[in-house]
Amino acid sequence: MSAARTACYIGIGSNLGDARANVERAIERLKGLRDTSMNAQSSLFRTAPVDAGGDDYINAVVRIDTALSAQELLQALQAIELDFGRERPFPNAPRTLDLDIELYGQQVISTEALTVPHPRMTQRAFVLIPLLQIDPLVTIPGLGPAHTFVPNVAGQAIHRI
Ligand code: PH2
Ligand code: MG
Ligand code: MG
Repeated sequence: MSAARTACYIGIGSNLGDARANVERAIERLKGLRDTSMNAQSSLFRTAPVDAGGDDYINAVVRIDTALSAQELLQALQAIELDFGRERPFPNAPRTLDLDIELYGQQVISTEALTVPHPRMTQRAFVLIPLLQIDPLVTIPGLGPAHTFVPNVAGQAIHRI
């Protein structure tokens, strides 16, 4: 018997090293997660740093169906970040790879380690635009349809590549 799977959206970002290659390789790693399948991936986008310095980012969002718990998924994502040489010298420092759980089904999760929906996802074009590209009708638990937040992020530079 296989456990029920939950549809999750993962935000992917890089602005250190070969950012585009990092994001492409990260998507391949996510496809290999145990008990998980990937069923949608956005385009790659070049985005201006938001509340951060450094080079432009490459961002994307993928949708997975996973039997992993949210905590197991978080640990798996952090292990991939470490494999990519992720360091955390200061908050929002340039990074080789950032993997964030944006949505975990329609669950609201608030623990020391994890807050889902991602608390800033409605304020960030680099999450909303790729998310809506793959799922225009997706809803954010507690907040409603994601597309209603697009006007909030209209000033943020984002270009599909
Ligand atoms: N991630 C951040 C902070 N700022 N800006 C862009 N454009 N893309 C990101 O992925 C990003 C950011 C913190 O995780
Ligand atoms: Mg992040
Ligand atoms: Mg992160």
